[in-house]
Amino acid sequence: MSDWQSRPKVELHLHIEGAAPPSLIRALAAEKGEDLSRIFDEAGHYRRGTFEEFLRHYEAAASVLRTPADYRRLVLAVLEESAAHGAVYQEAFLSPDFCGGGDVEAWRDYAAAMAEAAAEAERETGIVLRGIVTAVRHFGPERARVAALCAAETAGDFITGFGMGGAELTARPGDFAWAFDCAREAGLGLTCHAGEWGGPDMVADTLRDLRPSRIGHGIAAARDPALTDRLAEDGIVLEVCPGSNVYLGAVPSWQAHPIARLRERGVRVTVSTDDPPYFHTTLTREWEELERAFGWGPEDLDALNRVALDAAFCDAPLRERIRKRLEAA
Ligand code: MCF
Ligand code: ZN
Repeated sequence: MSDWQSRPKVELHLHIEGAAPPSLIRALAAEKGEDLSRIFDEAGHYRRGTFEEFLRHYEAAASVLRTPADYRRLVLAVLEESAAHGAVYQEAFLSPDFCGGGDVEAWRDYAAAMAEAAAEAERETGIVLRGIVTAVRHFGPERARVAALCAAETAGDFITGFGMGGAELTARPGDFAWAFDCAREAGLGLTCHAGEWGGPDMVADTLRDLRPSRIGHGIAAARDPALTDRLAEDGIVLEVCPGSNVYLGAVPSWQAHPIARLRERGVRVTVSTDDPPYFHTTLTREWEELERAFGWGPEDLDALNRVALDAAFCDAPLRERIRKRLEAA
């Protein structure tokens, strides 16, 4: 087995509250007098459940993250953990719905606190974070519109993208066209979760109606050869999160995961952890499992890092700086 932990990695798909160490959420719950024992198991991990239960646990844990100062603690804790697993550049999904309840002025304070924490972490370990403002699909198109306005208002050095996650089957992509158009006009990079629980049609409709350069998950595309070929031809990047898919049951096992088949067909794939403590994973573990399932080695990590860096929502000088860091390793 290779020494995966120390190798530098680029990660594009991570939900900030979903990356919260359970110890931080427990500490915040204690400070605020909340009983969150229902979301933890006997070992102190987030309790295992279905996708719907995961979403409920996520929202319960996020309910004790209340102030910009709480989010500062969160970002510092998350980046310390990511850097320990070799991440040198990372993008995180940030939601104005959780940070200030969709109020643009409140969101500014949260975004500023997270940008500051990211800069502090960068000074300490060198890890670079960029933020993707994210709409939550099951909160509906109206709140997605507000999230997009928040994104447009704070677009800049730290907020560089706009995306959407949440319960995929609750609405069609076209319902969110206004939000994605607004974010596009603000110059933000675009990504959208699709084809995790939905079929190939969900990926195709997302590309048609929202026109993102990246798709979160996108694994259902492997069931449609014509769509797979189209993704490859158009250079659409999939933010694949294999450990998340196996843990939540979107695919039955690591061996059955379509990431290897998609890559063989020429699709640009990347590897991310999604919500690592929820899914008992880390970037190190993802690569250990990829080596076990498909025999992938360090040259595969290097290749996928290059795909991820090309697709990253960052400016050219930063891309060059990270490229040099990857090459020096
Ligand atoms: O990728 C996983 C599973 N599929 C869909 N959505 C999510 C995932 N992890 C978090 N999310 C959603 C969830 O609805 O993203 C939101 C959560 O409320 C937060 S975005 C900062
Ligand atoms: Zn996700």
